[in-house]
Amino acid sequence: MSAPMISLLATAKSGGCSSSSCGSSARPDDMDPAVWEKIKDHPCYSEEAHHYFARMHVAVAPACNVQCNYCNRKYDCANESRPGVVSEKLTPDQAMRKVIAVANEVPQLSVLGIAGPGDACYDWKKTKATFGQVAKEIPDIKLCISTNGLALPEHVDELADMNVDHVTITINMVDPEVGAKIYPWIFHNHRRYTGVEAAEILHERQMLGLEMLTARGILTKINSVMIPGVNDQHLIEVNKWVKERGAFLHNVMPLISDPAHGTHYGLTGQRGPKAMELKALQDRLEGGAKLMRHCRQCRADAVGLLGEDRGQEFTLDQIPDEVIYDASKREAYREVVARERGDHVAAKGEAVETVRAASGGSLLVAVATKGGGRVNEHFGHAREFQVYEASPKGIGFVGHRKVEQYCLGGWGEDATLDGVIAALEGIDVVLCAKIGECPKDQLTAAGIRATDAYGYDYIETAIGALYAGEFGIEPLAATA
Ligand code: CLF
Ligand code: SF4
Repeated sequence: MSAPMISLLATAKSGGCSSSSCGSSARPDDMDPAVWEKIKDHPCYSEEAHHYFARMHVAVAPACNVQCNYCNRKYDCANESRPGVVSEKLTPDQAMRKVIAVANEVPQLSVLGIAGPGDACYDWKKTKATFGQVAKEIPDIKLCISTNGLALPEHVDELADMNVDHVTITINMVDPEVGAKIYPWIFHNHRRYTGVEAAEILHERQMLGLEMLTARGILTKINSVMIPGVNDQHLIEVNKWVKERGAFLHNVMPLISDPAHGTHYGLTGQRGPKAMELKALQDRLEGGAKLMRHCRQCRADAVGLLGEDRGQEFTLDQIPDEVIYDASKREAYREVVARERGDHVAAKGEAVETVRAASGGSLLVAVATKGGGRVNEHFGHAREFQVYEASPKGIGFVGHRKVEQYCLGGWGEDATLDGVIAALEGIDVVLCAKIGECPKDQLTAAGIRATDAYGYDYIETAIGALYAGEFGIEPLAATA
């Protein structure tokens, strides 16, 4: 086993997995085994899988047939990425080299996605050529695309033929009057449409594409950009429509708006939602189409676990002209994960029972983690915190908060810490593997408790024990 695998997974205080749970399935009881097979290694379609598996995007599809008010063509597709230029656009041959180079070095890699920087279905030839080449070389990699949906119906049969099991459609409206405030124009059937007419066509094509995918058993995820004052309340209606048409997941993402990005919304002062506004809308949507809450709005050339981006390690100038695929690291990693995962699920079940048995209130917990489902990152090294809510309903992942790394080269910057504290607004407790007295005191002064007492425990185990202590009950089981 390689060193990175050891550091990622074998970090429990007590080590090893419990004999009762080793090898047990992580599949939820109410999930169809065929669906589970499709999502169990997909970091976006399974919240649990995102602790273990990584995706990579190849930027082979720069052309787009829609103009969104939140997008500037110079930047990544906001459907699937945070604004920031794509480092390099790739041909299908270059993409192939890059995928092999990443697969040889990143054992967590399980999914190849095409998410722009334009539209994967409009720029179809390159999307198809890339998937065709990669599937021949690495047959077990999952293929995934993201699209605005306008050109989707033309390619659904080919997607099915290529065994593409995961398609994301960005759907921001089902009412063309709302759509006209989001899309100034579309390009369809060799001509340009504007206003409500454009939004009507886009809406019809999106619904048709979704229905066609559902009919073929392809899993769909709907991404919606939450734009306060434009479609925030309307997304409740969107959620109903996509649920009725068989969407597997609904991912409501906050608008990212900044004048520096040069987008229409950025330049006209349209604001994005605050973290608590996004959570409030997501909470209202519970009970409808199942929600994804762990999206990181990644770049169209992102590489790695969802919370990290290793793209800069794999630019073309660092990849040899000829690379040969070596499956050994990915195979070894999968064996380790299969063992660890059953243990994690069992520990999570015990923690959830502990919390449900209590009659306490709700606790928002921010966790510093670098993967493997454990509290295993130092406070000062975290670039994001994963946020969980514990309540008598159980323990659920509710989102993440991005922060600037507080500690660089052994020193913490006060100004950075202020930003971290602001990003943690509304959080009750921070869990991390290590924290110094100084940041801990400043967090306490801001009303946020922080502890490293549960360092290297499974996240849910730590939260269960914390919750039990908070509300004065005994944990049902010992921590992992
Ligand atoms: Fe990429 Fe999208 Fe496939 Fe995932 S991303 S094409 S489904 S492999 Fe994932 Fe990134 Fe969110 Fe997208 S975190 S932006 S949901
Ligand atoms: Fe930009 Fe994507 Fe919208 Fe096209 S579909 S304009 S690339 S956000």
